[in-house]
Amino acid sequence: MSYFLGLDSSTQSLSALVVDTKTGRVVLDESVNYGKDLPQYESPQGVLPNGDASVCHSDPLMWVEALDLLLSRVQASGFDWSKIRGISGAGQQHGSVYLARSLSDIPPWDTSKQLVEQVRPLLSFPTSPMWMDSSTGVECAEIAEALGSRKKVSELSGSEPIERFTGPQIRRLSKRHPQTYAATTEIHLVSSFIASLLIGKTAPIDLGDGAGMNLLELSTGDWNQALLDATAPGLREKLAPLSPSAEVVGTLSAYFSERYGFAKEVPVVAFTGDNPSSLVGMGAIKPGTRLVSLGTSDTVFAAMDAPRTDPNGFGHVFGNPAGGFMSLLCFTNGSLAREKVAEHYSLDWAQFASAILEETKPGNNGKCMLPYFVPETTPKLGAPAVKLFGDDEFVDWKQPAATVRAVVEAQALSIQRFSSWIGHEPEQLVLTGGASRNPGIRRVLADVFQAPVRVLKVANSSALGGALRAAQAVGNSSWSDLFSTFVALDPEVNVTPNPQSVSAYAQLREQYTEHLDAHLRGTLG
Ligand code: XUL
Repeated sequence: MSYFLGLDSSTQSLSALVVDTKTGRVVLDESVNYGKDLPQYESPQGVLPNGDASVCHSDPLMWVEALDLLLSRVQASGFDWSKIRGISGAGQQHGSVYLARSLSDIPPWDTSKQLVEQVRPLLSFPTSPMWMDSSTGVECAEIAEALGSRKKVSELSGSEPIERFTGPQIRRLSKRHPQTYAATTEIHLVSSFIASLLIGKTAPIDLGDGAGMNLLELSTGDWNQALLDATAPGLREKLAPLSPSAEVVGTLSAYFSERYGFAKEVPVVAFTGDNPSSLVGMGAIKPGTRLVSLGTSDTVFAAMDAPRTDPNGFGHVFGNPAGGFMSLLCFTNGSLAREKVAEHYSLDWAQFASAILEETKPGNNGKCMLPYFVPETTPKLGAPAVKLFGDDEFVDWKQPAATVRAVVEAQALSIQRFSSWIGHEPEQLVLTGGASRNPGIRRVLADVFQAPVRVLKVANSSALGGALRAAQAVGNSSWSDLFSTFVALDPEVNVTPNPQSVSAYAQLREQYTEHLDAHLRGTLG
């Protein structure tokens, strides 16, 4: 009883990570990249192109096909899936999948056909609105009005009505496509959809990810009728049911044992959102550490003992899969913005780091940037805003190194400014996600926060969280044993803040705040 699998269906890839609780080793860490491995879905970044920048949908069949591809690829590499004793995982948050038939009413998956062929006829709507979508401003306002105020929605659900959250997305779909909505029998989150594929029937939505819908009442752990009514007619009947995060929601369908050699009836534990899963994968289920995940979007989160809400209205409260609550802020322009700057100058990540570490100085001589290449969640911006401030050459994009520093410094200052409501000044920042490997980015965060920056040995914290949740729920391992074995800080990375950069950042913070506030006032008219 020692191998546990965590899956992470994220924006750009599907990952599988296996821990061996007997030897304390991570024995598999593999992924399929949608853009590279499934180019036929024409979603290089995991999102379907759309003329309207506020509309972001993905093809759910791409996620389905990725599952078969990943499992078969790993099997072909010689890995023995029959050793897996429990499975859990995570999905990008807020995205929704619309099905014409309940997955509990369908026959078992047919082993002779690819899953994608079997799921295609079950979809009632071909695409899935996903977390980068910001097209539901009108619906958010309508939901707030029905409940009395944005604040009331936040008091009930832990977040003000948020464009990317599932409730406003369902409302938009039900208004624009009433027939499709009427023909929809079951609505899933990405997390419950992937878990459903594995068990071959309806898997519930867990409380961790369910809290990202503007539909769940935090104090009762159940759907709130007023929020459901404000969202769309007959919604309760269409939503996959709710379950606590540690619940075994079913066993692995025979499809996977027959095709890939899994043991029969491996227990599957409820899937959750990628951020709640990362909280577990970073060993931070108790309040104290400030976690920064540097992915397509950057997120900042921490466990909370009680649901406290963000006075600015940008932050959220989700369920902590280990019990209680967690805070989260999402900065949409994370790697998205860093990649845009790197691409503009054709820089690789080593050059990106050296632009910060060797070619420029903290504070960037006052050069700074608003780095919002797509509409932003924190602070709320309905339209992209990319502006450079400094000398003419810089403003003309002629200084690559300074622009690299500007994007990273703006992001760090923004994270600092908008996460202060979480409470306690962080004693250290623990980073995860692809960009956490970049020494230039670590240095800026350490200096802006004047706190040491650490990284984890296993960077893929969301998939690791899935594997650990499976081991805890079905393998009888304790959280403390799992964390001491698998969630070690990397001893090689301890970036201590440089006190000499304090005054440079005090100055830049002032400038950045001024430019951002002027822009926010302008967009508010
Ligand atoms: C969180 C959010 C993103 C996605 C990314 O609210 O929208 O972090 O979960 O996968």
